[in-house]
Amino acid sequence: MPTAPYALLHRRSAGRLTNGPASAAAFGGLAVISVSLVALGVLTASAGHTKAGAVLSANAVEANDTCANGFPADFVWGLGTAAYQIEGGWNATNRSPSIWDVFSHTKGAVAGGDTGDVADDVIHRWRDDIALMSELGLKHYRFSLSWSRMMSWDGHSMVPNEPGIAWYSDFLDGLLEAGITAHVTLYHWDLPQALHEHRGGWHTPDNERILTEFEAYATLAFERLGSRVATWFTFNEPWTFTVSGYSAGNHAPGCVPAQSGRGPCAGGDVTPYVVSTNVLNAHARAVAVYRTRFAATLGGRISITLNCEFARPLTNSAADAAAAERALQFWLGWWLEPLLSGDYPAAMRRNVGERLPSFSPEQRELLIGSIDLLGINHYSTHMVRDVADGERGDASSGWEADQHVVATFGAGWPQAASPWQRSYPAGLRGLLNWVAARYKGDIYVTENGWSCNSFTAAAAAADQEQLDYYTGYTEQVRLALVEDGVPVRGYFGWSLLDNFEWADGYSKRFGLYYVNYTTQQRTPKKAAAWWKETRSAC
Ligand code: PNW
Repeated sequence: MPTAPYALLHRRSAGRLTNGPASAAAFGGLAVISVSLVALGVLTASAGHTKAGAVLSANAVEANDTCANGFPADFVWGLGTAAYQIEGGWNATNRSPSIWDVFSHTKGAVAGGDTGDVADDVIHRWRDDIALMSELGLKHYRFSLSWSRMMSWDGHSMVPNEPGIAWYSDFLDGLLEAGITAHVTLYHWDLPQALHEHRGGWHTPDNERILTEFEAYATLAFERLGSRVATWFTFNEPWTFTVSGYSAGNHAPGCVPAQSGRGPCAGGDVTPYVVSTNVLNAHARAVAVYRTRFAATLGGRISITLNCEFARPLTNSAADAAAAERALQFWLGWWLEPLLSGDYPAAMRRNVGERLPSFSPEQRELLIGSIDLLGINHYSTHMVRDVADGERGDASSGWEADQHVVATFGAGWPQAASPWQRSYPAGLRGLLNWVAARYKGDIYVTENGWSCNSFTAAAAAADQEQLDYYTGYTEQVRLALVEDGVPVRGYFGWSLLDNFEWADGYSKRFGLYYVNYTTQQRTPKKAAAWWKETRSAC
């Protein structure tokens, strides 16, 4: 039987995916900043209270200017990374372990036994990497903070870790000096291990302790770094770390239904929904803090980045159309619907039943409208068919089974190195339209990129496939904007550098720059030149 693409992500069972229908089973307004305003920003930033948004938006170009690439002149073009994937410096700046340090050091957890101990060594090479961004003409950079670098465990709770805060502060100053606007994620999957072990982590029902810790962390980040940050994202892809970390168990902290001995948690049919409820409540609390205490003085915006692979019905049957819609509700609606209406989607209430927690009236109030814009990460599309009511699709339990669908790829879609990714550019346009029908604010594509089939510096420098992916997908973004009127305001490619690709270790490469992990040399891929010529330039 066909295997759902996301099942491959969970189980790393490459090669089992079937092909084709026959087998079926702070952005906006922050776009352009001049060097002089950046200099001003630096000066006021060190004084402590720059209005990040106001300063950055003061020189925005006219929105109706169109560039040679067909996008408005104020469209935001950026690249992204995440702390554990690039920083290295596992114990530099007095950093303490996160669940990813423990997981990657667990035998058999990551391909090749790879860890993020050194990664791209950005912790030491950051000045050179900012120079690299400048060389590319980059104006916007999205990265994440490591909670366990920003704070340390004192035996009771997390407390500020000054050397770590200083590192991020210097890095943000470096970006400002280079005229690069910062978009910062608080949580890109790296929970401090102490909070997982001693404070119930995300997996404990109604865990007020983790909400309090997250709120304190967010407050610290806003206070100490917020003057130089245009957009905050509370969480990156809660879907991925929830399903992979707390149901399938192939991401940290490795919770699986049958306790594996990897940590103090059990995954399964209930845990993913416990996790989602804690994470959504933590998001809402951090947004409330930003809005009440910081937004007016700092002028930035705050949101979340949600990922979703688009779902197309496999056949034109009504049942498959409903299945595709259900798949989108389970993947994206799971997170988006509570942020818009304060509750999980009806399709989830129906299929998950009493395993799906409720939000209290107070929690609903905090959740509703708790995004100033929406970040969408997207990589591929699935062809989805219905399975009869009561059946469990091709998974035996958990989130996958609860959807009552089977997902495959379309015939002939180019295969990326990662088994879960194939290229189908029109899926991004479809997804953006699906989102715009539900959410009326500004949308940013906060991740999109290709798992390259080039594995040497020379092959990477000539990688046409990655370039084809970028030209194809960005054209669909343009069509969504220009033809469909979707308010998509920016696009962030994933990623600036090849990096630690989670359970795949260094075996998968999404960078615009190829990284030699022995020498740490960075080599531009073909798409980097394209980016410089057509995205950096108007
Ligand atoms: C994202 N899927 O993960 C993450 O935000 C990045 O840290 C990661 O490096 C990048 O995309 C590439 O994997 C995803 O199966 C993993 O749909 C899997 C999926 C989507 C995103």
